[in-house]
Amino acid sequence: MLELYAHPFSSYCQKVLTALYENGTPFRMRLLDSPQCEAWRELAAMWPIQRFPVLVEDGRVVLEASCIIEYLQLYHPGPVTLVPQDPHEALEVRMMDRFFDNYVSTPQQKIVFDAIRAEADRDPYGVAEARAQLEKAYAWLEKRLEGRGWAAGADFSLADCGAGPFLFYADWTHRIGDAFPRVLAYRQRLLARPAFARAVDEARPYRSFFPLGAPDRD
Ligand SMILES: N[C@@H](CCC(=O)N[C@@H](CS)C(=O)NCC(=O)O)C(=O)O
Repeated sequence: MLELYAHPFSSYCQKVLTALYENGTPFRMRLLDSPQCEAWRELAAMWPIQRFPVLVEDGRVVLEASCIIEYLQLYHPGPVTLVPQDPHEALEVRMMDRFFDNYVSTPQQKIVFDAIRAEADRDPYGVAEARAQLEKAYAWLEKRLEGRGWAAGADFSLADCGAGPFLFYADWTHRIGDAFPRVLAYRQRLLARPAFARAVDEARPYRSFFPLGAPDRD
């Protein structure tokens, strides 16, 4: 049985949950609800960095959301192919996946993590840079999405598994403006995708955790 060490409110966990739900892959959730819980102690023993999600199967520890989804594709394939067999198509999927991780999620997390620091430890310069980077990322994505239903083209993929939660929280953190209609429409398409919608619904009870205050939408 696959075991996923995760929390439903975490964007990177939602990325993997979306992949699992897309293919109806059975797994056991090891809920990381506090650093004192048993699942967290197990996580810390396996992975001292203590970032999640982490997938475990038969003692094999798989780190990093993208690699977990690649692992699922290799060892537990289902009807939805999240990483194309064709290496040329797979390259576009992986490139878009890196874009969402590095240029949407990373600045978004920077802004949120800054908000939970003590006032004296905050980094307004870094936060302004992160907001500027999100604006640039939205503008680039707006062009990239021309003629595309999903991140890498016509088919839902690994890149969309990350785009869902990252654009979801990015918009809460630094609103996607009306100048980016394709990005806004893509975010809505992601929210309507049943696998991601399920992850969003499962995270609803935790919305009060959002440090910047969860908006009353989505
Ligand atoms: N590079 C990691 C990032 C995972 C990540 O940042 N997870 C966050 C939750 S969304 C986390 O573990 N936060 C706990 C912490 O920073 O201590 C991946 O792709 O899986």
